[in-house]
Amino acid sequence: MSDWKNVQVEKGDAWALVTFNRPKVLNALNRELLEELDAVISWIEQDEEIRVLIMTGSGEKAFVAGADITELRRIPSATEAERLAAFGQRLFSRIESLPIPVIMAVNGYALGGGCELAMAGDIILASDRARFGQPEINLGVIPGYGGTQRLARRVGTGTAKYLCMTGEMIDAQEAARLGLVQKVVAADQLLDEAKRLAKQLAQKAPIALRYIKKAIDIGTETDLSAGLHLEASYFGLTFNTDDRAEGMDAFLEKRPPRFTGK
Ligand code: CO8
Repeated sequence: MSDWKNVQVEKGDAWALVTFNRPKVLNALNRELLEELDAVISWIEQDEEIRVLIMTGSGEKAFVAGADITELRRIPSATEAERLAAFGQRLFSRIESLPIPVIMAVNGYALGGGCELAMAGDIILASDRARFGQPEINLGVIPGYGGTQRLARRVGTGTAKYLCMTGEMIDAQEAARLGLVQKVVAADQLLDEAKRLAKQLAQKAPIALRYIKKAIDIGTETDLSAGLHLEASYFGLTFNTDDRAEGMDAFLEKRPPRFTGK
């Protein structure tokens, strides 16, 4: 249902599926794809029917094999490289701060910018064929779309330094052991599992989901007492919602809740 060249978008029952679509180059991120993705995010932001976003890669081999190295090679100056890194970082931060859950269904290589893009999601599901890594060091550069920062926050500084300094790839099981991946599934089950999880999340109270996301994302960037203060304040805000009354009434009446997002 999209007019985009490098990104396909499908809308399902309360979820949207974005597929990176440059399979000949393992879905490498060129500027055009990033600009399209930026437009897709704006479109998703204004569609209130979409309660969960799923992202995946086209083809059997890759989620995203990184920034497009052919394009990187042609960047004329340090200033231009910094500008492109900042553009990608802003886009990934927009994805990270969407008010809905974002599931990254990693179907193959998630390297460099691909690993960085996966980490901008809330939950990473991986196929048993997925491979993760930050191989920029092998090109004589460093991660530029948030890899040094988000990887360190997800797996700790020692492991992040090991992966960024060696450029080694890890498989899905190892990524799960490190906490980078939340669940590993058979390759042919990945999209079904992502949609099943999306449906499960779409049935939860959307405002409470949004506050969970904000409390964890903002709270872990601050000290414990400020984070706890934030949690108490968001907890209070959920009490202004219809869904809070519905959730508690449904429990007491021994029936499933029907949340409306109000
Ligand atoms: N960019 C451009 N083309 C790519 C990329 C890429 N990142 N990855 C793969 N391709 C192309 C290959 O060149 C090849 O093209 P062709 O068929 O024309 O030869 C095609 O995709 C298939 O790839 P391979 O033949 O290499 O497939 P293999 O199965 O042999 O290997 C690998 C798969 C291991 C994934 C291998 O392709 C590879 O190592 N790719 C590069 C991985 C990488 O280094 N990624 C990091 C890139 S740098 C980065 O992401 C920085 C992000 C921050 C940027 C900040 C902005 C400035």
